[in-house]
Amino acid sequence: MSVERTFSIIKPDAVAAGQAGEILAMIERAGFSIKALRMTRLTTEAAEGFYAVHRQRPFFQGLVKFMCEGPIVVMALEREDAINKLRELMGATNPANAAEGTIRKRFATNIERNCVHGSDGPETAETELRYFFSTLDLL
Ligand code: FUP
Repeated sequence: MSVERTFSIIKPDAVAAGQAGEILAMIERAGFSIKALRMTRLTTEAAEGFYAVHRQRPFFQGLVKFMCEGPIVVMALEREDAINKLRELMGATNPANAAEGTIRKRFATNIERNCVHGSDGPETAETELRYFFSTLDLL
């Protein structure tokens, strides 16, 4: 498995709770290098665009509202097998099912307020990186 990159978000719940630093430390300790990083805040339109694949799902409006609640931290991360390794480190979407030692087990409140996002495949990773970062950011 070669070096690949993935996209991650520290969501508004974790930023507001002052957990961004510890989540970043967990990500770095897991062997990721941070290639780009920015704090930003989503508009409703930007959150709807980012989660467009979930538009028909019952939780869509709640998810969009939550993601606009406050600042987020967006990141480009790199390591070998980055997409799978980040998803392992994040833990299950629902923290009730997340394994010990994962970010969601430690910090998530519930399936919606689950503190981190990580891309779920190579194509999604590239699309999501491009949603937030420019070519120059990602060199
Ligand atoms: P994940 O890839 O683990 O972030 O999970 P999904 O892509 O399945 O879902 C994206 C986001 O939708 C989750 F992070 C939280 C939200 N969600 C809900 O709020 N309720 C649900 O039942 C499922 C997902």
